[in-house]
Amino acid sequence: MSRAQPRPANGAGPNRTCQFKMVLLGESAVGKSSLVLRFVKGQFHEYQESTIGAAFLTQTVCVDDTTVKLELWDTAGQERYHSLAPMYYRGAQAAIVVYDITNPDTFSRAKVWVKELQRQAAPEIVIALAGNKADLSQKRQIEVQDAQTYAEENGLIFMETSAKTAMNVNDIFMAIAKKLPRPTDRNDSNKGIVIPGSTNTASGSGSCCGNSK
Ligand SMILES: Nc1nc2c(ncn2[C@@H]2O[C@H](COP(=O)(O)OP(=O)(O)OP(=O)(O)O)[C@@H](O)[C@H]2O)c(=O)[nH]1
Ligand SMILES: [Mg+2]
Repeated sequence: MSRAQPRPANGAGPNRTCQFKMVLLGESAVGKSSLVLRFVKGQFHEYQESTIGAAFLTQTVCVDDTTVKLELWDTAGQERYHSLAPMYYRGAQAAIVVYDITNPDTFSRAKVWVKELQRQAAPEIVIALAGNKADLSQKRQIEVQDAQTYAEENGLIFMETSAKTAMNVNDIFMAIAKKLPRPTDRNDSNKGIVIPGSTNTASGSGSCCGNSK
């Protein structure tokens, strides 16, 4: 049974909060900002501006009785910003590496990002691969099976997503949230930051209990 069930935002809600740093990486124009915007605000912009440096947003989701606050670092994909990336993935507990299913170069670039994360990020980092723009399947250049096989070989969560239609957007973030280590009463992990005494938050579109903060 899934550990991340939607739960109403009432008094019986989660009583513990932990906070994780998540970074989005990938070639420019694959849809990193669009995925974050869809997840956090439920919006999509046809003319999304290219990110400069990085953008920071948060979203809160419920996993069992824990409120998981995700700190999302949406990096800029343009090559000239590449050298900034370690600043954002350093100390991150999770990463989404995004490619565009209509553009093979972006899939190759995604593999390079995965390798860099595996070598240089925290060893326990949870990595997901998102094949974005799944709504453009008539222009598909990367077969689902190829990406799936690559993801399995590398221990990655994999989903095709569409920021435009919202397909699998909440799902990929939730799949990561479920895989993140959550401290229990008996085993307080220091992997995420636990904020004691916190209560549940209001209901939101991107999650069972979350609004951006
Ligand atoms: N059809 C379609 N278009 C998308 C999707 N996601 C993003 N786009 C479009 O792709 C373009 C680039 O999206 P961004 O979200 O800015 O891409 P990015 O990866 O953040 O780009 P950088 O900030 O330059 O790294 C925009 O015009 C979006 O509207 C999607 O799922 N489907
Ligand atoms: Mg962007």
